Amino acid sequence: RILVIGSNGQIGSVLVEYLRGIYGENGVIASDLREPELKQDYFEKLDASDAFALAGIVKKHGITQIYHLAAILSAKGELDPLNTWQINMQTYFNVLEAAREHGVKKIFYPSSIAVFGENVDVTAEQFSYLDPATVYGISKAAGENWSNYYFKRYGLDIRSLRYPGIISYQSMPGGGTTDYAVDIYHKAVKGEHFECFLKEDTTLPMIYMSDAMDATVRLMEASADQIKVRTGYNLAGMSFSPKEIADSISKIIPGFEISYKPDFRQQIAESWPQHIDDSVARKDWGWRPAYNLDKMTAEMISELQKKYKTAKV
Ligand code: VAH
Repeated sequence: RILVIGSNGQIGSVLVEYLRGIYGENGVIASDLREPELKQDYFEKLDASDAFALAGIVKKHGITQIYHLAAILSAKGELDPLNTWQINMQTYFNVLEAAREHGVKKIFYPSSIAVFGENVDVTAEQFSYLDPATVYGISKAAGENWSNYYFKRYGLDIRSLRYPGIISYQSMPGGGTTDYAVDIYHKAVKGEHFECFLKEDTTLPMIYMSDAMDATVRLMEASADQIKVRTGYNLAGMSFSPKEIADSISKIIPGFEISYKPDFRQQIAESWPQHIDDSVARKDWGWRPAYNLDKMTAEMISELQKKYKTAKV
């Protein structure tokens, strides 16, 4: 049985449905700090910083895989650095120890392109130097090293992806620096002006949610001998700037308007690489993205139009 920790989050909420589509409704236990709005079966209220509660859920449901999707992200994380470190690390230590003590077979640990910092060129390679500029990035780089340690010392099969910014229509992000790339579609479909908190030419690595889901399950289902990287695999979908995504939207919604008002998140974005080299993931376990910017835009707009029940523009 699979436990998803952080199931109310942008990734967690989509991941639970994706995994249930593969492993069955009762094959996946969702968990988060608060009950979801829509009551769902197979949900456990869990504060993952409580080691005893987490271990209890692992034992109660006979959990054999844990996907740990709870963390404070880059922008929100900068508001209270030591709390961010404490939450992001303690929850992961509790996952590692519960897994080690109760026979969990596999763990998925979401890392991020935020592990890279100023000492990386425009393109981050798989083994580029990690000098993260945010507490979130520091915690993700530390989490990658702890994953590698528990793999080598205890044989725990932990697998990890350095997610770029993730774009989804099913869920809203929270506290991230790439969140603008989700909000922009909502504003465009509602016919509203969009004010972007990054400069128009700030290129960042991004990925469409369905590609991120495909990569995650492909990684977790690969045979162990294919997994050569036990810190975190670079993963790339596409890279674009706010201007490029706005232009992609305007091809479908001609009246769309954007303005730019950079805030503190501009510095975070500038500490990240603009492109990611994911050739090692492609070689080791056959990764291939399916979406480019225009294909993602077409799907995001049509799905959000259904959501907002506006006429197709
Ligand atoms: C964030 N969406 O903005 C996350 C992610 C690469 C970006 O880590 O913090």
